[in-house]
Amino acid sequence: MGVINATPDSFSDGGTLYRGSRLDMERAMARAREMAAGGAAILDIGGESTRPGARPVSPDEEMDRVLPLVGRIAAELPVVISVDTSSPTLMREAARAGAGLLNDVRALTRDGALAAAADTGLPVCLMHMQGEPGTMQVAPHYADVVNEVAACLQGRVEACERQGISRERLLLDPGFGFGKSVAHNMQLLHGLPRLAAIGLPLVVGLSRKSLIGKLLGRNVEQRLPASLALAVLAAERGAAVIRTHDVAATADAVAMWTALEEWAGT
Ligand code: 7PJ
Repeated sequence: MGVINATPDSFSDGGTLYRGSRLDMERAMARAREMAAGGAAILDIGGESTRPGARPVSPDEEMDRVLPLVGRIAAELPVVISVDTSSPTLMREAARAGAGLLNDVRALTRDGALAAAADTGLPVCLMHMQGEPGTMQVAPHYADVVNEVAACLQGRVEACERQGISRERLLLDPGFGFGKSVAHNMQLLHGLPRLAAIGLPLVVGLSRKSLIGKLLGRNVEQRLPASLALAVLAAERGAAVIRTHDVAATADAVAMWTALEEWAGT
């Protein structure tokens, strides 16, 4: 899953697709083509920065950022388009524009989100977050992070099922960096098999995240090697989808693990 930030202020590639205050559609499409050619099966388009302290975006502004790009990619590229949003209106509009997956860092907890997602008929990625983006990194706290994240996600699966969204439509994501200390992130990566045992496909996003900065002292531009290692470690522990800013490199890294697995099985 390749990440395309249709935001002027994301931490990982903040505004690189922007020209002044507007999304540069040609630059965004060039990124999308490059990711598709690099092996992305899914492109995840987001119009809300969840970086701590980011300015909240109105639903209309988020739609203006995301929908034109969804339409262009749907018309041109053979990929599944994922829309990274918590907004019920955008979920409905994105489905009309050609999206094939809803990715919600708030796991459909906003008013109206469960109903909107259910109506689209699309698959949904439910991500775990403790708190809200503005303050989630202030003092994240868990007694047992792996079990608490598992229980929380299972609660959201049940909420989806009550709304008529069947399990077959769901993917789960522990939400690395979303209300988690470095120790919590490490415990979650180590405990990923426990989350995989829930039986739904796991999405994992560790690409360029701040735990790499905290553990290795790397700034955002220097985090590719560590991101590749984390992608392989996540695949090995049961991740089904790797969310990344660097598709071709990540595809190669994970392909080496896959090749070893296949070789070991022959
Ligand atoms: C994630 C996400 C993640 C899912 C972001 C960033 C921060 N969606 N949206 N999982 N992270 N499912 O791009 O690093 O980890 S925004």
